[in-house]
Amino acid sequence: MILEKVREISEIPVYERSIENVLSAILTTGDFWKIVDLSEEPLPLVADIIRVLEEEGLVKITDKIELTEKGLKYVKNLGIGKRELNECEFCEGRGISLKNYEDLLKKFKEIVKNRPMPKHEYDQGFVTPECTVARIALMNSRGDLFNKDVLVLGDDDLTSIALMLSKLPRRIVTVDIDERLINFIKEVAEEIGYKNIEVITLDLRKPLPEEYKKSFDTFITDPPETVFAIKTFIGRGISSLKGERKAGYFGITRRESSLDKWREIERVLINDFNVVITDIIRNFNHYVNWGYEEETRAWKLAPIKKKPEDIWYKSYMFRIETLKDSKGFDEEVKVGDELYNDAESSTT
Ligand code: N4P
Repeated sequence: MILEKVREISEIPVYERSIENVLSAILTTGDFWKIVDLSEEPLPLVADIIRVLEEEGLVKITDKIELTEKGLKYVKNLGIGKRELNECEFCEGRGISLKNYEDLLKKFKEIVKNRPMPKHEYDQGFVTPECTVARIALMNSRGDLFNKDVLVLGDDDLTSIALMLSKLPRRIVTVDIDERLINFIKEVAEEIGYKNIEVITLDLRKPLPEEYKKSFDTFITDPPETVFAIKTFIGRGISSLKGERKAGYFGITRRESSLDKWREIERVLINDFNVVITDIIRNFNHYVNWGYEEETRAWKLAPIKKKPEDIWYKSYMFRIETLKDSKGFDEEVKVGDELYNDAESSTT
């Protein structure tokens, strides 16, 4: 009955499991952002489910979200229990040690102190310095950095700065739409005397310049979370790789994607691009709250208008490898807002 009601009001595929996930998260925390984090259902769906649960008298919304007497009975009957994140205390669940990267992390933190702040227009939101450096550790552990040519497609995380500091790649090329980031990265390169980097201002709706196709060993990107943007960013990345057995890295989240959308994303990777997924690391990327929360769709949908106190937006790190017959995407895409927004997205 709950399921049918949610189905009526939501644009997002919903299953018994989605409701179970949200109820279980509510047993653990009363904070909306934490419920989204724990339940791993897309934010707009979590909001819809909570609304129906409230209408049915199972949930009470005050300054927090909690189960009523009736709600507690309901979860007991269904046999739903609490849920914990239980991530490793040493690596924050990434499974990657930063022990050999402590010096790099220190330098990186110092340099990014006056980084450009996230711009709403481009759905920017950067990850913690620990995540950025863990990306270097991860890529290096897979043999994708040392003496390699690396392309960074969109870089509000300033991964290219961590790459420069690591001195691992042979060559770095960074592409971004945002002049502020391009200038910042250029300035840092000059300051530290790093020569093997090129930075280019480009809207990735347009293909990469011809000279960058088939030129790299590794790419990394963190696209806006629409299938459209994912196809475009990752497709450009794959086109930039020299050929077979080259690697690509990108973040995909549950906060703005249902598992139905995930399957479509994985289908694009496997069927359209003919690449293989070698790694998916849960909650590898942790995004620092971006500051413009109150202007976002997520805020409008939130049942309680309270800014998140902790990190709640996380993404899984994907690694893909090209094989024989892998192919990318080179067309220009003529879209506006749809690059950033679909029914499941909410952070713009
Ligand atoms: C979204 C961040 N609106 C939060 C801010 N997304 C892109 C940020 C690039 N660092 C994450 C998308 C995950 N694919």
